[in-house]
Amino acid sequence: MQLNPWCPRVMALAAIIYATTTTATSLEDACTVNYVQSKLPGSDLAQGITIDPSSVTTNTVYNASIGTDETFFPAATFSYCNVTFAYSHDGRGDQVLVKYWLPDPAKFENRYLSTGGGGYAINSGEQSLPGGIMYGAVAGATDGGFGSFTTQADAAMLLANGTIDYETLYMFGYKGIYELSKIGKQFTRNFFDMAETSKLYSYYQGCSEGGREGWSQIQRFGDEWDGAAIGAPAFRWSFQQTQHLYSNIVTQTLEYYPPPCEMEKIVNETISACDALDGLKDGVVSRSDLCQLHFDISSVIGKPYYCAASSSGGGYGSQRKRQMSSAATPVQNGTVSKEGVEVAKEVIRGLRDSKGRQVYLSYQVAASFADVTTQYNSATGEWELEVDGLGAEHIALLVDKNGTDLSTLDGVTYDTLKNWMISGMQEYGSTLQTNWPDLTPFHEAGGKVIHFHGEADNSIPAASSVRYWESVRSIMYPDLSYKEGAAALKDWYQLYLVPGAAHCGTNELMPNGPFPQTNLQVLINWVEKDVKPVTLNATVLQGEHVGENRQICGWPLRPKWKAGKMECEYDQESIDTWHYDLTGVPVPVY
Ligand SMILES: *[C@@H]1O[C@H](CO)[C@@H](O)[C@H](O)[C@H]1NC(C)=O
Ligand SMILES: *[C@@H]1O[C@H](CO)[C@@H](O)[C@H](O)[C@H]1NC(C)=O
Ligand SMILES: *[C@@H]1O[C@H](CO)[C@@H](O)[C@H](O)[C@H]1NC(C)=O
Ligand SMILES: *[C@@H]1O[C@H](CO)[C@@H](O)[C@H](O)[C@H]1NC(C)=O
Ligand SMILES: *[C@@H]1O[C@H](CO)[C@@H](O)[C@H](O)[C@H]1NC(C)=O
Ligand SMILES: *[C@@H]1O[C@H](CO)[C@@H](O)[C@H](O)[C@H]1NC(C)=O
Ligand SMILES: *[C@@H]1O[C@H](CO)[C@@H](O)[C@H](O)[C@H]1NC(C)=O
Ligand SMILES: [Ca+2]
Repeated sequence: MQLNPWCPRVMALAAIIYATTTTATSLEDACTVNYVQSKLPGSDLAQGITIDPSSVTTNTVYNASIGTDETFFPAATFSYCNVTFAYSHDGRGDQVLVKYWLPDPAKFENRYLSTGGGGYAINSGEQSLPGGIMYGAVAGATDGGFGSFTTQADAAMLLANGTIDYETLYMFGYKGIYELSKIGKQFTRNFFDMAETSKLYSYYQGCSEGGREGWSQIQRFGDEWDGAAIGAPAFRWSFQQTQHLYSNIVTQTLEYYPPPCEMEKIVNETISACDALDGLKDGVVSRSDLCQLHFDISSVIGKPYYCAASSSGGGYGSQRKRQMSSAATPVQNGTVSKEGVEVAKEVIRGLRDSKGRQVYLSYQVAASFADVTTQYNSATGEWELEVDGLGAEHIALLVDKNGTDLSTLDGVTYDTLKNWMISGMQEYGSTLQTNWPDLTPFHEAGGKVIHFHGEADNSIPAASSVRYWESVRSIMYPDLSYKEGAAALKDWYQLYLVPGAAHCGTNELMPNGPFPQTNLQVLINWVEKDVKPVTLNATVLQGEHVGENRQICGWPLRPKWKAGKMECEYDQESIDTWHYDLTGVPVPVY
């Protein structure tokens, strides 16, 4: 039948068809509730998921801009459509909110990006989303079903004291990001009317808990991802979370609670002493391994330290803590003690059980002692134990399951910590641990990972990432030598230790260090243009060299400056310092 475009009945029919099949060519036309509703993925997307069309919200944001000081992406200006909607799990009657930022159709580059959170948050508010939109990607975040975009998993983890909400546990563990991505990719295809045959590149970016969330996907859903840029992942969960209490137990065991200024002085002296070991005196310890091998912290004993009184509490040691101590601190004026140095050495050595067997790894030397938390008691004039917030929360929530933070660590010993680490391996093995070492499905599907970790990370030890990389290497390339396996891995999984960097960010104590701000661009070039990184592109983000470009050596190679020029060298003795033989744990720890 020949349609007569002037016939009103046909016009009405055409209007209906228009509503379901049109391609909007401008951001303004596309960013409407009606258009989005017409592009929502159908019920065939994933078994057990139903999207609620009536929940759709949209708004257009024009010319948003991001400055040059962002950690995870460069400066940019962009416009986007901000879409949110809800879905539920069939049979559960719950509600999960997702948010997608979609670029102007003219700027869309066939890319999708999922983003993650930090701490117990499954998203980072709207902070991570620009990292997708500026590269022509749709960027997504989820609330995990925890109640709202600002509600964290810990608030939803217990139905009552003693009763875990397993849906929350699994959503936080890996399901939330998976569903976000599954829905997001189909929605992206629909929204931009991509042909079935067109490739949609899918990426993940996140750091810390967001890094763990990234690995939770790669380890399980190998063919969902073309590439992931993952920083300082909070994986090997029961070990990592319990590790936050290790420094507390060191002070409790040694019965010495150092003033924060004393630990800060030890770090400053370590940085000065080890700076030049990498061949470049720039205030950055780029070789914490050489520092470990050649510097004895005992040499700091007797050096004077001084920190002014503060009304807001804490030294810098408490900067990343969840519960900032609000107590005022007095002038701290003294000399570094033998006891203070012993605390530092024991923290760096890592947890050993009462039989002296190594149970876990620890922070690199020259990282600040953020977990050595003490508080000033103005009544006694003494420094005393302050329980680390993140460590205490893990025990309260996931070990004790009663939601009440630990206020003391009375009776807790090195063996208690060991038991918490091991029992958690079993209890959270399929949800939070996230250290499954066989990435064959991901590799076979052609996936690429850039994994980075601040070498001076004071919250998640850099050695934790080295251990995982090593687990993947030894599990996937058992018949290759170390160097051959490392070379094979470099083709698709690269690990970079960022000199001097702290936890998912720069380090005020080593301002001249680089930070890999353009990871997503580097990853896109690798995935889409086959430009395999040799070193990782980075930029100095603070201090007198701000804006300068730097390159970071890929593990297991280590930076060494010779006549002012950086080389990436292979140094077995240094590599060995990164490995721990965990004889205190009777099963393999990947
Ligand atoms: C966004 O910026 C462009 C280029 O500067 C300008 O032409 C346009 O009018 C701006 N749009 C809005 C809505 O401000
Ligand atoms: C995106 O939409 C949500 C839901 O309406 C809203 O809370 C949020 O502020 C919006 N963000 C921006 C940048 O417009
Ligand atoms: C668990 O018990 C503590 C202390 O009695 C209470 O503050 C908290 O609200 C309870 N949590 C839940 C989830 O029931
Ligand atoms: C440590 O060094 C930083 C600057 O890098 C300085 O601000 C701080 O006061 C020093 N701390 C101590 C205890 O000397
Ligand atoms: C710190 O204490 C020493 C010894 O008591 C004293 O000589 C020095 O002046 C004090 N320093 C400051 C800055 O108060
Ligand atoms: C929480 O559990 C721990 C360990 O079982 C127990 O010591 C503590 O009293 C419990 N707190 C509450 C409020 O139930
Ligand atoms: C590398 O970083 C520099 C800034 O240090 C930046 O100008 C350049 O675009 C980055 N290269 C890639 C591939 O992102
Ligand atoms: Ca240096």
